[in-house]
Amino acid sequence: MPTAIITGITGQDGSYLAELLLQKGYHVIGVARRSSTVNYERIQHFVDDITIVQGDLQDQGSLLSLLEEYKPTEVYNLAAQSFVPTSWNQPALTGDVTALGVTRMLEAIRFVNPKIRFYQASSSEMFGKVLEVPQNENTPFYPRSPYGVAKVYGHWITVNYRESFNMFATSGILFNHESPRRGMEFVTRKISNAVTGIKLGKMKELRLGNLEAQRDWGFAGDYVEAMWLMLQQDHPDNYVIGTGETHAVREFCEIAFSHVDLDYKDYVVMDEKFYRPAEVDLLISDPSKARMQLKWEPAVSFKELVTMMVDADLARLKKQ
Ligand code: NAP
Ligand code: F7E
Repeated sequence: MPTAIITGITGQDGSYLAELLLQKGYHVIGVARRSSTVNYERIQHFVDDITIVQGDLQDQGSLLSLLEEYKPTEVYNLAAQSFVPTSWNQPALTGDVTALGVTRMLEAIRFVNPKIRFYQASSSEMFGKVLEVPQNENTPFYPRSPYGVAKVYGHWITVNYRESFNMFATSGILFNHESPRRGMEFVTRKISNAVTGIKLGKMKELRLGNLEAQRDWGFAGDYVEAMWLMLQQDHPDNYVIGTGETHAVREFCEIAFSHVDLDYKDYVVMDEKFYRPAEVDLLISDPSKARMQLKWEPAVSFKELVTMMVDADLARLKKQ
């Protein structure tokens, strides 16, 4: 039975990846940081099938000891301070976790067993103010937030450990991926939650920032498959993962509201509070390399994603 360690197990992607690896027969070790209350909401339904260990990307010793104890063949580094607006309020923490945390994990692997295969959760936010349309593995980076800057560091330190120490260190440059398990503050979930709240008479309006921002949105369940495929290749590499389509926040609203027979124009209020100091206006992937080499294709379309999220929130709110 292969053993895989997942940092960020309590997050959206950690929960989907753990499910995938369990199906494939892995022993899954999930790394969770200590908190005063347990936040296993996303993993509650399979928590007894995995091993949860305490660890923190800010603490080198905890990473070393968990690799020594569990002897994984694969490490998926999904942990991060991942919310872009927070990265302006807590830039140093974002750098410490999202950037330096990657080095701490790579150092732990180098000391304990440099043959461990490593996946780094890189991001399309690295392209920021895009220098090319669409973006592929060779598009230069121009990050627009402390989060994006931290991810650029994480990406390059992964490449550097691959080249310096011949480690199997892979960087997956993933475009936005969403699901009913997405955190509530991200725009897609904020919309799906508000649509259902309004439909059920529990909310009156939805306050949003920039409706014109365009993103290449896919389904998180499809994207974790790509992570696993990257670590099954003969050689470590960088891969762009996305759908190759882009849609504005406004379009997400239109589809989400109309799915419950409402018109978004009657409920969405623009609020400058949600504008960012520097915006990423347009992201669209060119995932041809992943299609060719990994044989990876997203299964869920944009419209299916939006309606899946609204339906899931409707079911959840109705139960409440
Ligand atoms: P998420 O839901 O925000 O999950 C982040 C995870 O990191 C949580 O489990 C969180 O734990 C954990 N974490 C935060 N700080 C930590 C620390 N110091 N030590 C250990 N764990 C820590 O993010 P996601 O959407 O699943 O994304 C997974 C990864 O992919 C992240 O690295 C993100 O930056 C990257 N990424 C995401 C997307 C996307 O569209 N979702 C696209 C590209 C890249 P708590 O539950 O305790 O907070
Ligand atoms: O914003 C606009 C906002 O916060 C998307 C993270 O997973 O994907 C995510 O980062 C867009 C932006 O995601 C609101 O200005 C408008 O243009 O859902 P988001 P993100 O910033 O793209 C990347 C790939 C990651 O790596 C990150 O970890 O939507 N927007 N109004 C809004 N955004 C939010 N959050 N809230 C609003 O009210």
